[in-house]
Amino acid sequence: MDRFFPNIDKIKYEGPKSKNPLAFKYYDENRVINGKTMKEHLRYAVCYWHTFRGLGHDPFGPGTAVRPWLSSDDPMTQAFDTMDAAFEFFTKLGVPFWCFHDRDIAPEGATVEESESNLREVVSYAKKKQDETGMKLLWGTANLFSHPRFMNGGGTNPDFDVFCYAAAQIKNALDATHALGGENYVFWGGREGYDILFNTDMKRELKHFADLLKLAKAYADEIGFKGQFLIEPKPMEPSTHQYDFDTATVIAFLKEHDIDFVKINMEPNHATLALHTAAHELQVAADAGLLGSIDANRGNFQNGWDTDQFPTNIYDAVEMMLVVLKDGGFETGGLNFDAKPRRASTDLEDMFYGHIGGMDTFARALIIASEMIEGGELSDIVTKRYSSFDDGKGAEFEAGKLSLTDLRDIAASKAEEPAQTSGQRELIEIIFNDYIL
Ligand code: XLS
Ligand code: NI
Ligand code: NI
Repeated sequence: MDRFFPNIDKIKYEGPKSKNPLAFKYYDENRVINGKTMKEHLRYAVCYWHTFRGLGHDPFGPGTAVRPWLSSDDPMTQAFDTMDAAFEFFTKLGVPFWCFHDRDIAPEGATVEESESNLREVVSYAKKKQDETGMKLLWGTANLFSHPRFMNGGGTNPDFDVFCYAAAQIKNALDATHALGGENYVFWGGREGYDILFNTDMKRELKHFADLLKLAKAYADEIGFKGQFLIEPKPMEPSTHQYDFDTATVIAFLKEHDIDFVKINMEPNHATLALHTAAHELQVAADAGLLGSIDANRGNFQNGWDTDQFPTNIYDAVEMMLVVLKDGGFETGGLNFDAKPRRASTDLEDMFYGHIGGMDTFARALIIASEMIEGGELSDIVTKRYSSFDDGKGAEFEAGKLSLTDLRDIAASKAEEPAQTSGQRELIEIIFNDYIL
């Protein structure tokens, strides 16, 4: 398979001393860390939309990249060529998984039936490619935000007919994901949100969305799809206010509507737009038993949108891997590079550099985070910090044995102020750097 990337060979692991930008310095897929290979821990995926369909357009101008797989004028020929390019890229890069939206892989037709038949045709081609290469699908999803009909949302659209179009796409995307053995199915908010509150019945829209999720789950059960459902929070863009603002908001929504079959797909750039760190969002999900998967990328401090840059910040990646490892690692989830080369990065090699850089960053973070857990300094700090709840009255309180008056009496019985306990942030930062350097 040398049709689209003839100048690139399979990317190999060459170790930290290598100066070859088309080699891995840290990602050694068979290296075992705590009983699992790096490949099993990290479960890397390439996303179809940015990588093969994104050409670098921004609000100020069209795309810049010229991709040979998009040279045909016929949309179905483009779809098959893109699939060939994608599988050549996946196998040369050496990732085990990929992810797609329905409209990334197959063009929308003039009718619902035509769109369905386009999708079915491309999915059966993708299935053949998966069988030939051993590639697996991390997740599929439906694009309910690009077509003009979805300008007021998909599953939260105020118009019932548009809502039905959204449902049709979800049904077909579930069929496609199932046919390709997808391990998850993602709902990212798209245009599920509002522009102005005073034309919006938020309660009714959210009820519609909850009901749609339940119908999707019933359909998944009907066809025997066992993949994990995930919601990907994001606070803004494209809607002024997105309903799935952040992880805590999504969890509240799931609880309010008695939905127990959905976990979280966390994206760092969305976390930072919500003024959280990625690690915070992961921890909120983990504490609720809902840490599902990660869309690995990063934002940019200087602006306030989803720049979807490749993750290269080792510090952030270590923080994330600490939370993931302490949560027991990914089950059905993985690290999907929801990231794109910059508009001026127009070479085919740039697609490889971006992914190799991201894969090495998380591979290195995996090594560092597992050493940090092994070293135990951080967990010692936490254990000590809460030790006053481990026995005596503190333990009685945690066991639900004390009243508010009991707590008052304990405070009143103290002759002195409680001793100060340092939060030790600076020490913690030294520990991080000791392991990272
Ligand atoms: C957009 C989202 C999107 C989802 C998939 O900001 O990250 O790409 O991951 O619909
Ligand atoms: Ni994403
Ligand atoms: Ni995003």
